[in-house]
Amino acid sequence: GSGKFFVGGNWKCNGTKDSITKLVSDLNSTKLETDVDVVVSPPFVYLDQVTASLTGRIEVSAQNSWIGKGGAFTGEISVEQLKDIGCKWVILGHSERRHIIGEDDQFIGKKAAYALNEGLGVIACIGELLEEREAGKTFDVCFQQLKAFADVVPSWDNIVIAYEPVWAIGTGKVATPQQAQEVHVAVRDWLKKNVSEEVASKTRIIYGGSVNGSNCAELAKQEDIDGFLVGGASLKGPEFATIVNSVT
Ligand code: G2H
Repeated sequence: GSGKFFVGGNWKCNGTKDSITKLVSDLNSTKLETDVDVVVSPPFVYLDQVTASLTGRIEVSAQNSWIGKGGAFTGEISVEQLKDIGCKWVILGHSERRHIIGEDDQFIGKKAAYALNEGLGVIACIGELLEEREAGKTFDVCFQQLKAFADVVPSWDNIVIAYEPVWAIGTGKVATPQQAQEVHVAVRDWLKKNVSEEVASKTRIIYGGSVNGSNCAELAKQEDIDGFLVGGASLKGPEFATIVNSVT
């Protein structure tokens, strides 16, 4: 693998003040292996509560950010505001934003470039739909999404790539360790050919899509799986800790 194991908890549009208070307190009292970068991503409205109550061991990520400086953009949240409340990361290009909200590669690229230029880390998500996999287009789709990031980002120092096959997201249908490993190798190879050998060997490529406490260990053993982006299972403190501690 590359670099330090990285595990992100993407809480998506879930939680209440009460359930998040409980989750943070579970996370604060759980034992996490030291050799893992751990990040959680609450909904915007709870970011301040979480950054204020979580121990410094875990960093906080937003689930979206605006493409530029704040101003007259009703309903948006700027990178500057995220930094102001202590947020260190943002998830961009998630399939739910690509396919449900309709964000395209260019829009996602703008967000990534702006966030990185302002000093936020970016969890850059890519992944194919089921019909694209079945049509043999998995690599093409992932490479096109990767290229959209590569074309605009100022540097790769602060990027973690999350490979999330859309058919595996929230479906309980996890990719096999071999399926995930195969794409991770292809992504690393693409970086080597199109960015640099150094970026290819340093950039963490994490897997997301129905990761849980029971399937994480086998996935974590794969050479090119450098961590996970976890949705559903990150809403339970002890199970999330099991996934963090699956580092090999
Ligand atoms: C994929 C993942 C987290 P889940 O979206 O980003 O969610 O683990 O619920 O499939």
